[in-house]
Amino acid sequence: MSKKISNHKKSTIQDIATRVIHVGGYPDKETGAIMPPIYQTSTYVQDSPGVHKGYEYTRSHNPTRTRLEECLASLEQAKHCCVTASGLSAEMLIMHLLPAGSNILCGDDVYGGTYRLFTTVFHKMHNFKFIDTTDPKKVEKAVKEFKPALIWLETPTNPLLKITDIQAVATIAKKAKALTVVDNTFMSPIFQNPLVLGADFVLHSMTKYINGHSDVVGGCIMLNNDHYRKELFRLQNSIGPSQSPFDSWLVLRGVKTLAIRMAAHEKNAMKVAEYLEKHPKVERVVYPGLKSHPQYAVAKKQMLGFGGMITFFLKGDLKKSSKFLSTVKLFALAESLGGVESLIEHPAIMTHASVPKKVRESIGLTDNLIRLSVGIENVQDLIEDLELAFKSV
Ligand code: P1T
Repeated sequence: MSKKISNHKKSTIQDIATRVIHVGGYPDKETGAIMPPIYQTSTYVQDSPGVHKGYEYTRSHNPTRTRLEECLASLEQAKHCCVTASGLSAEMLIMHLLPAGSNILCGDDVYGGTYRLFTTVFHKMHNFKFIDTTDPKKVEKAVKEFKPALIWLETPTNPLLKITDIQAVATIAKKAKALTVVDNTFMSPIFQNPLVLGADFVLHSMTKYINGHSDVVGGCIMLNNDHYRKELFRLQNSIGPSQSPFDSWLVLRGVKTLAIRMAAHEKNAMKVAEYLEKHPKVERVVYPGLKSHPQYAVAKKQMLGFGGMITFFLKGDLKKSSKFLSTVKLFALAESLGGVESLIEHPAIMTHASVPKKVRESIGLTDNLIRLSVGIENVQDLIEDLELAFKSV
């Protein structure tokens, strides 16, 4: 393991719009290059066995990745960050932090891949219980009965955009000596900082808003605990899901515009949500910024913005939904989210196909549910694109 891992300094720069650019983004000390070098190397020369400059092998650490970790830790107001090869591998590392046989209480609406990871891979190691975490009383009851070692929250959830009161759940967890993880992918560190609200770990799929350009797969975990930080890096080194230097460099570049991108996503999403809410062919719209959202008050309390994700239920069946999804032109029909370009998808068939139909139906993930990742294009163009699709059904 590296002796000197990072030159982490608690950032003195207050505004996050400045931190996205300057923390980890300082000029190269040797050459003055304003952009960080891509340390495209697998290994590092040692002066004598065990005597090195803090880096031994890129699976364990890499200077380009270290810069990204510095930046992301600062964005989540965290002491540490561990960057991984994907969002799911970040989740895997957290699962390995727990002793075998641990109980994990998880929100009942999570990304389909997370559900698959827990129910088809880690079910052999841990015990999972899925509940609606939007009601803290339900969480309190489940914690008493199930005695979880860890509570896993996604808020807002993918794809139903349900919102959990992080502070309330983290308080319940602390009393029961359970850890709290928040998957903060949908909000990005710009709109929500779960560690500040009492969570122990924050996780992101960097593939989404943090990188923002749909050209990298990556993940990260932010935390304050020194022991768990050491454990995460030991696990990453032992198992191997480390991000490549080039991908870390691309995220370092992408993250520079995160603050302005999130503002633009939100501005567009609000207009699209208002348009959808008035549309006669829409049964229901879910967007945290609409007063009709069931947890609007919690959203206002704990989020600094409402994000760029919208879920809506089309009046009609699977056939109509398929027609709608095949008719849009500007919205690309694709999995993923959080890029500058607008995406549209059908969770039941695409991102959440690994959730059994019975489970999907029990939580309201129906065949007429359509998910939008609203990009930063001209919003009128986006609305016209949706209008054409509505005309076709
Ligand atoms: O794709 P990956 O970087 O491994 O991240 C997984 C992941 C974790 N958490 C959330 C909330 C996610 O949305 C994802 C990935 N989601 C999609 C690919 C999607 O289209 O919803």
